[in-house]
Amino acid sequence: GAVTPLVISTWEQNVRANAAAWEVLSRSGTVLDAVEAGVQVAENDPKDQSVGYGGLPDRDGKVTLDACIMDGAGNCGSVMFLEGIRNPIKVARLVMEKSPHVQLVGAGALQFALANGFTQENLLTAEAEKEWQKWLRKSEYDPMTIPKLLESKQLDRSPGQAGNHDTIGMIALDRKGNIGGACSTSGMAFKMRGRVGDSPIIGGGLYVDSEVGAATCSGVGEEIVRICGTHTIVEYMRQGYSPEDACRKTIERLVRKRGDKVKGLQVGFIAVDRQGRYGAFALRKGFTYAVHSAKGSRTFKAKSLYA
Ligand code: SD4
Repeated sequence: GAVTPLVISTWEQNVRANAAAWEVLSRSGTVLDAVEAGVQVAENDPKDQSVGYGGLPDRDGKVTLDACIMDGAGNCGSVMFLEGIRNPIKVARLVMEKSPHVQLVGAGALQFALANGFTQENLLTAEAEKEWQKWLRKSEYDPMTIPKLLESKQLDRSPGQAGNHDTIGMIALDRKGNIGGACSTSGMAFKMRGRVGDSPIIGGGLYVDSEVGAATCSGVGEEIVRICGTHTIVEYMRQGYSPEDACRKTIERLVRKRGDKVKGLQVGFIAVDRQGRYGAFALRKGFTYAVHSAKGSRTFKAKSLYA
């Protein structure tokens, strides 16, 4: 049947990122060119404190970045625990295209980036450093306490939560039915040094299969990884569930497994099938997403299991 081309991203503030990706698609760029361009908008934005330049640091004050990219044929690349490179998504694309591997981490990922002409820079902005200094006073890392800290105004923004700016996961579908995705993050704010979440994990933060569709997400990576979140969504769509139902079934599976341990946390999924139908579902209220198509740009609030 007919395919409706579109670009979809986690979080409503990514409308600009979607527009950049859509522009590439409308100039007949590939879906990977589109998502790579789109995700860079978030990576370059210092106000987005969950992605790239301006991202919140780990507990030692270091910004460490994770990203991955994948197409419907199973081509993929990722970088994890990469420091000092503003656009990890470009490095992930290069890992996919110019290395014999799929994943590079830390010093090795940096070495690969530098060998390919990237330049190292300080990614810690004054604003992000200030947030870190504030966090250091208590030095408490527990995603379960985040909702409470937010309610009591001890935190302005929720790391990995439905805050103002969050991890970008993006999927693009072109009119020929090609599908691709990208995901980029600075990870959970104030994480331990070396911590990697779901975002650069194929089948965790992103999964794409041209036979079915694609899914990507934002939220507490530890919970997403343990159920191979986006891969699970794609498998539910393969069984015939709609994108929204596939996202909901995957949230329900997480809750069956984890019960109260995930009650205060946020996980938000978005998915697209190969015809261009899309949907989303989240653990908690507050997860939003943005869609760009020939009809223009729209934002949505995802349904959720908990209020
Ligand atoms: C992570 N999934 O590193 C990311 C965090 C996130 O918005 O989504 N932040 O676990």
